[in-house]
Amino acid sequence: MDKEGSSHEPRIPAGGWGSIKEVSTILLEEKVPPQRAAILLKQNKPDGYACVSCAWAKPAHPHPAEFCETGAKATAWEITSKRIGSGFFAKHTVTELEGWHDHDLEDAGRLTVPLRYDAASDKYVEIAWDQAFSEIGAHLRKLDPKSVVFYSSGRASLETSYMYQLFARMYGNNNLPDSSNMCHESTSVALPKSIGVPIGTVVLDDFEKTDCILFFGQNVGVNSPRMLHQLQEARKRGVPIITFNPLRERGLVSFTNPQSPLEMLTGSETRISTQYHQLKAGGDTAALMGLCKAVLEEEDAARKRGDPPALDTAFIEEHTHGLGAFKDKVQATTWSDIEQEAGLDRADIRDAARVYMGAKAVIGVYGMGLTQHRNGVQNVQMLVNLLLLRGNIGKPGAGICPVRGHSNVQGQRTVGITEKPELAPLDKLKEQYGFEPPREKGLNTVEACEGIQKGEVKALVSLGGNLVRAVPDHGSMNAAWRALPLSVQVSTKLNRSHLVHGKAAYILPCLGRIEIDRQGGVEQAVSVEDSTGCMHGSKGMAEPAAATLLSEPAIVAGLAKATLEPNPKVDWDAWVADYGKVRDAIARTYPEIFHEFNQRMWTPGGFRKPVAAAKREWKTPTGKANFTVPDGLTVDPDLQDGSGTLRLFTVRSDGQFNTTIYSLDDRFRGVKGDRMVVFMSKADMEARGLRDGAKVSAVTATDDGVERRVDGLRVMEYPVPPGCIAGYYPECNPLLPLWHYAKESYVPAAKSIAVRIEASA
Ligand SMILES: Nc1nc2c(c(=O)[nH]1)N[C@H]1C(S)=C(S)[C@@H](COP(=O)(O)OP(=O)(O)OC[C@H]3O[C@@H](n4cnc5c(=O)[nH]c(N)nc54)[C@H](O)[C@@H]3O)O[C@H]1N2
Ligand SMILES: Nc1nc2c(c(=O)[nH]1)N[C@H]1C(S)=C(S)[C@@H](COP(=O)(O)OP(=O)(O)OC[C@H]3O[C@@H](n4cnc5c(=O)[nH]c(N)nc54)[C@H](O)[C@@H]3O)O[C@H]1N2
Ligand SMILES: [Mo]
Repeated sequence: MDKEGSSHEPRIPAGGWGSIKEVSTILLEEKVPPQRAAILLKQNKPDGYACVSCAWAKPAHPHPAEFCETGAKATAWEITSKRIGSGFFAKHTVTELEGWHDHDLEDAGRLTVPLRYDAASDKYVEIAWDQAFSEIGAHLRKLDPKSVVFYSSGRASLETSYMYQLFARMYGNNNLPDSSNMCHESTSVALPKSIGVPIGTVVLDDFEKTDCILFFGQNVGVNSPRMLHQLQEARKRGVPIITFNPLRERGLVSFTNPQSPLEMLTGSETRISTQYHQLKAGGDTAALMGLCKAVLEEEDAARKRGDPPALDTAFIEEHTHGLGAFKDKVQATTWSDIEQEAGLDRADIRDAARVYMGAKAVIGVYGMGLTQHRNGVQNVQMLVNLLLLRGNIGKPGAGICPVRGHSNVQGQRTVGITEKPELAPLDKLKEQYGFEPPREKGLNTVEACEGIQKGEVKALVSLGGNLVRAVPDHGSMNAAWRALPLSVQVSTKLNRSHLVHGKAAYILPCLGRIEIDRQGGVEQAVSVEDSTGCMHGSKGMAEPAAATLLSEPAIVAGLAKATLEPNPKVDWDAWVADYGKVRDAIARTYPEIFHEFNQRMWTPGGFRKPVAAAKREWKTPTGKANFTVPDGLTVDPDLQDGSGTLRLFTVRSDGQFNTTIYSLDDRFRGVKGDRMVVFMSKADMEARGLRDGAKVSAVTATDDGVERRVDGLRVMEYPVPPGCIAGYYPECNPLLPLWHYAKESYVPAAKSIAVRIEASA
C-alpha cells in the first residue's frame, strides 16, 4: 500500500498557495474586475448564491470564504467579461468552429442572443426569442411525443427542473434523461434496494462525530474540495481515513487549508489518508468482499476467544435481512481470488478491516470510482454490506455518503426529472394540473443515444449540458446526432453540442445562477439540493452578461406555451413573474419535503428532506436493510484481461468541470499544457518498450466489429497498478462503447474500458 512517487507525481498538497494562484490566474484570464470578483465572498452563504460547481453540503456556519479553487474557477467562468453575439457567429462557420478546441469554444465567452442554424451559410444567425419559441413549438407539435427527448444536465434549479418535467409530461412522454444517468444512477438503483432511500444518509454534523472514514473512488481535492475542511477537521481529531483508489490523488494524500493564514505561512499540511490502497480499477467488489471477510473471520475468532462480537449483532437482528446468504457467499470466496481481483494483499485488506472494526461510527464516502463500472450497482451494495455488518447506517457519525456531481443533480430527481414513471408523483400531477400524465417508461441517456443512432429520436431538447461530448462512442454518436431533425440547446457557453447539431438547430442563451434574475423589475431567487439532501435558496449577485438573456424558467415557459394547448391550471406567465409561485406548486406536489418552501428556503445550512434510512426506518420490500449477495468478483464480462489488454479508467482534472475545460494543465498530476496523456505504470511501459513521453494510440479491445481509437496520446509514467491506465474524460470517450454500461443503472462504464496500446509510427 502507500507506494510513494514517480518521476511525475507532484509532491504538492491540495489547497495551499497553488490554489490561490490558480484562482487569481483564472479571474485575470476571464477579465473579471475586482468588484465583481468580490461576490465570491457570497458563494455558498445563507444569504448568497449556491456555487455552480459541485453539490457538496453548504454549512450553516460557513467559513469567511466558503469557496474552493474549483468553485472559484466555475464562478469566474460564468461571470467572465467575454461575450459572443451575432457578430461572432457572422464571422465563423460551424465547420470552422468544429476545428476549435473545447477550451476555446467555451472561452470565447458568454452566449448573448438566441440563434438558429442557417444551412445555406453554415452559420448560426440571430433570431428573435418569440420566433425561436414559435418555430420550435410548431416543430414539436408535429412530432410523435415518444420521439422527443428532454435532457437535463444537473445544474438547473429546483424551480426550472419542476417546470421542465411538467412540460415534458404534458407534452406526452417521460423521456427525461439527465446527467445523473451517467453518474450516480448506480447509487439511485442500489440504495433503494439496500436501505430504502435513493440518496446518502449522512449530514455535515456526522463528520464531526465519526471516528473512521472510508473513501472509495472519489477525488475530493479536485471534485468536491470544500469537503477537505471536514476531512481536515476529522484528521485533527485523529480520525483515520482509509482510501481505495488506483491513483494516488494529491487531495487524498495531503491538504493545506488556503483559508488558514498559519498553515499557509508555515507551509504545514494535513495528511489526509492514513492508509492508501491502490487497488486495480474495477477491483472494489473484491476489496469490499475482502473487508467483509476479515470482519466475519474476526467475528468467529472473537466468539472462540469469548470476546465481544465484531458484528453489531443487535442491529443486525433488529434491522437487517439476508446476512446468512451473504455470509455463505463470503465464505465461499477465497482470499486468493480476492487478492487477484482487487490487486491488493490480504494483509493490507486486513489492516484496513482492523481500523474499521476499531471504530464505533464509520462513514463510507464514494464517487465515480464505484458507480461507473459494469458492476457499479453491486459495488455500491457491497459498501452498504460492509457498513451494515457493524451497524454503521442510521446513527450519529456513521452512514453512506455518495458525493454527487452537478450542483443540483440530486434536486432535479427530487422534483421529478426522471425517465422512470414510478419515481414521479404522476397521480399527484394529474390531480394538480388536470391532465393525463404518460405512464410508459421514458428513455434514459444510453437509450436516448441508441434512439438517436437508430433514427427513432426526432428531437433533442437540452436544458444545459454538453451531451454529445459527455456520452460514449463519439465516433458513431457524432454522425448519428447530425441526422437528428431538431436540436434545441439551452446554454450559457458555446460547446461541441451546438456544432454537432440537428438539421434544425437552436441555441437559447440563458442567465447563469450567479446572475441577478429580474422579472418585472423584481429580483428572483431559486433553490438547489446538496449532496446531503439539504435545500438552499440562491440569489444571483452579478449583473447579467447581456440584457437579451432570458432566465431558465422563462425559456422553459416560452417553449411550453408555444408547444402545449393552454391549460387553465398551469399559468406559465404567473410562474415566471414570481418564482415563489413555482415553489408553492412544488410544495403542493411534494408536501412532505417542501411544505412552507418559501419560508424555509433561507434556513442556514438548508432544510433537509426526510431520509428514512437515516432514522433506521427501512422502506424496502422486506422492511429491513438488506444484505445483497454479489454475483461474483469478476468485474466485467467486457474486459478481456491478459493478452496485452489494459484497463483504462477516465478521470477529471482540476482544470475542468466535466466537458468544460478551463485549462490544459493538471497541477495535481504534474501535467502541463496537454490533456492527451495516458498515465501508465513503469511495469507496463517496460513490457511495451515505451519511454516516458512516447506517443501512442489507444484502441478499444472489443470484438463488435467497430474500430474505436484515440491517437496522439503521450505516455506519462505514473504510480498506477500494473494492468491499469488512466486518461482524461472527455478526450478518451471515443474509446467507450455505448453498450458498455452498468447492469441495471445504465451508467456508462467509464472507469473500466479494455484497451490495447499501440506505439505511434
Ligand atoms: N473540478 C471539478 N469538479 C467536479 C467535476 C469536474 O469535472 N471538475 N465534475 C462534477 C461531477 S458531474 C461529478 S459526477 C463529480 C465526480 O467526482 P469523482 O467521483 O471524484 O469523479 P472522477 O474524477 O471521475 O473519478 C473519481 C476517482 O475514482 C478513481 N477511480 C477510477 N477507477 C476506480 C475504481 O475502479 N475503483 C476506485 N475505488 N476508484 C477508481 C479515480 O482515480 C478518481 O480519483 O465531480 C463534480 N465536481
Ligand atoms: N468517459 C467519461 N464520460 C463521462 C464521465 C466520466 O467520468 N468519464 N462523467 C459523466 C458524468 S458524471 C456527467 S455528470 C456527465 C456530464 O455531462 P453534462 O452535464 O451534459 O456536461 P457538462 O460538461 O457539465 O455541460 C457543460 C455545458 O453546460 C452549459 N451550462 C453551464 N452552466 C449552465 C447553466 O447555468 N444553465 C444552462 N442551461 N447551461 C449551462 C454550458 O453551455 C456548458 O458548455 O458526463 C459523463 N461522461
Ligand atoms: Mo456527474
